[in-house]
Amino acid sequence: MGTVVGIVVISYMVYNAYKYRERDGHEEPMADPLQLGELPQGGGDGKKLAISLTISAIIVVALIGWAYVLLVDVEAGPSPSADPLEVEVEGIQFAWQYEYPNGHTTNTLRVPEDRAVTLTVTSGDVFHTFGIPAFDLKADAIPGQTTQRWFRPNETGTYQAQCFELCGSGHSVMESDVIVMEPTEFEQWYAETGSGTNTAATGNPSDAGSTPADRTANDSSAASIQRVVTTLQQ
Ligand SMILES: [Cu+2]
Repeated sequence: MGTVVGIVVISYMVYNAYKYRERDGHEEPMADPLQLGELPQGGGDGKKLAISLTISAIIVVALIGWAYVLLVDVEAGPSPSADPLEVEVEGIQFAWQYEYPNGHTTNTLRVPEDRAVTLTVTSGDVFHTFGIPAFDLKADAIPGQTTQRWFRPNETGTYQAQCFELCGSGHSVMESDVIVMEPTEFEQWYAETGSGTNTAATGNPSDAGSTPADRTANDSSAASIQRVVTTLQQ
């Protein structure tokens, strides 16, 4: 969009610069300035001005309308009939922890495709900001407060969640995977997490996660945090 606008504006500018370039025998425009009370001659009755104002107004109003419609949808939240998946998100230096309605705690957010997900975001220590750029989602994570956000992933895959507020030495590694799964695959995974294998959630990210994949993710994020901390200490 920006590129198209840039090309149009710059082309028009270059065209006019060429069209009105200084040529031999040209007249100095201000050689005979208007006197007080004298009306300027010529021009197209302000036609160009009217056209450009109208086009600008249409573009601006269209953008406002578009943003408004999007915001109404976002603010309204998912309809209760959509049966949103509710996940609690807690930021701690320096990891994200997700808790599902069945009590399962993990450091990798797994969600089903094509179903609304409601996130209740908070922090266990300092200010953080939770965000998933792929879903245009960002929420303050503040100790003692909760922030609600929702999104509806429409394509399976692995995305990134990360912290968007400088929160300490491990801020840059405060990220986690967001895995959007096929609904049936998700249901299967979720049913397994409910079997009570993960009652040992302590709030320590390295203890959380009940599947081997989660543990691997935890190990790798814990290892990368350790690397950063070690680097900073040197
Ligand atoms: Cu942070």
